[in-house]
Amino acid sequence: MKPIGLVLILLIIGIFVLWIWATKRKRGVAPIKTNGVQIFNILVKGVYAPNVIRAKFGLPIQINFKREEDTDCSRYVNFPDWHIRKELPQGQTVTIKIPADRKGTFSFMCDMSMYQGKLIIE
Ligand SMILES: [Cu+2]
Repeated sequence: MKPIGLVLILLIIGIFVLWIWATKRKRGVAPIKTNGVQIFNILVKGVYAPNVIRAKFGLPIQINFKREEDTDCSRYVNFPDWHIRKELPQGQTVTIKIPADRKGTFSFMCDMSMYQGKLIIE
C-alpha cells in the first residue's frame, strides 16, 4: 500500500473517532420538533425513561408523561423551577408545557424525589 492510502485510512478513522466522541459528549435525549415546539415523551415506570432530556433555549417545551404503574410514589411530577406539580393518572398521557425561558439544568422529580430527571436547556 502506498503511504498516501495509509494516511487516508488513518484520517478516516480519526474523523470517525472524533464524531463518536462529539455525539457521546452530549447528554440527554433530543426532542421531536413539530411546529416550533420541542416535544419529549417520557415513560414513568420504575424510573423516568428517558431521565435526561435536552432542549434548546427559546422554543416552547412540551413533555408528555405516560405513567404505566400504580405505585403512589410516581403519582405526581414536579418542576419546581416553574412551580409545576401535576398528577399523572395511570395509563394516561399528561402533557406539561414549559417555556424554555432560561438556560441551565433543571431537575424534575416525584413528590418524594425517588424518581429523578433532568431537563437541560441550552
Ligand atoms: Cu416518589
